[in-house]
Amino acid sequence: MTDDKEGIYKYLRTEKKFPLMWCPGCGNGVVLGSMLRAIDAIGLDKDQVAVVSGIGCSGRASTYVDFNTLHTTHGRALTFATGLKLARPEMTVLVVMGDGDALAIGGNHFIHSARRNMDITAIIYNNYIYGMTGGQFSPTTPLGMVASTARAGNIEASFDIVKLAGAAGASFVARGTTFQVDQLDELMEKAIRKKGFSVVDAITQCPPIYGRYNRLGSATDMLKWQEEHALEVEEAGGLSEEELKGKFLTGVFVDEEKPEYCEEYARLVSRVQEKGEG
Ligand SMILES: Cc1ncc(C[n+]2csc(CCOP(=O)(O)OP(=O)(O)O)c2C)c(N)n1
Ligand code: SF4
Repeated sequence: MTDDKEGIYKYLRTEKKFPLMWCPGCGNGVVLGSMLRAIDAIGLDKDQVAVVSGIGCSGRASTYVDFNTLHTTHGRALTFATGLKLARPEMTVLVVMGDGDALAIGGNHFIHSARRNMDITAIIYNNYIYGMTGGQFSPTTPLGMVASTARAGNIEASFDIVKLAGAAGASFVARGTTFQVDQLDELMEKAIRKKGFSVVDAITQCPPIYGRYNRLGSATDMLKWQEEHALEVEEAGGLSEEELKGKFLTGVFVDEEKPEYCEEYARLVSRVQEKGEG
């Protein structure tokens, strides 16, 4: 056990699983740090938390953290998490996925998880590309951007994770960036505290793949891009279409109270048992 470590370091498997495989300048460590600071702020016990991830650079997150962890198959993290949460509803279940993992191969699971509204937090490390496999375009790659499978520019319209998750029924939907770390910490905490399916779209930089294909410069340049293009949703209200052009919004977009699946399931079981049906 490593409980003598300070701050969020107590949640990391530094002796066993480090150094990280993430590239220098990758934003994944920032997103992971936000998740850990949120867990620390809430005061969750390590044994109370499960982190489930899929496959991709982002999927490595579950390897580095000292909770109950499951590194599952590509696109199926939410399915494993669903079973886990139903069997152990008292646990805090966090799911880490890349944009490809969550929305391409895992897209069906994503929308149905949002619809079902189980108390799970889905954290999408959104670097706009398939990082681990060398830069194929993903469902969030913006129009016109270059990928290994779109050398002349992507012509597919991209998903807006916030709109998709909200329309599918998620109880809580937020977007943050690796540049605005304090905001990302706050969003992560709110998402984890929320009873119901919560989603954090975490915009993060991938300098050697997405950055290189699109000539976006260094990690610092990519963070500056985030600074220049992100706008907090509260500030967007009075702005014209022209002023909003090229910007993306951050903050909380959905925060609603809805029946949570595990509670509904428990109610159903006792109702059936009381009637002696089943
Ligand atoms: C069933 C299956 N199909 C394809 C792959 C190959 N594969 C591994 S990671 C990945 C995509 C990773 O992109 P993303 O989910 O966006 O995560 P990132 O690496 O950018 O964090 C793919 C296609 C796989 N491992 N399993
Ligand atoms: S390829 Fe991109 S997403 Fe993967 S570790 Fe490197 S910087 Fe991060």
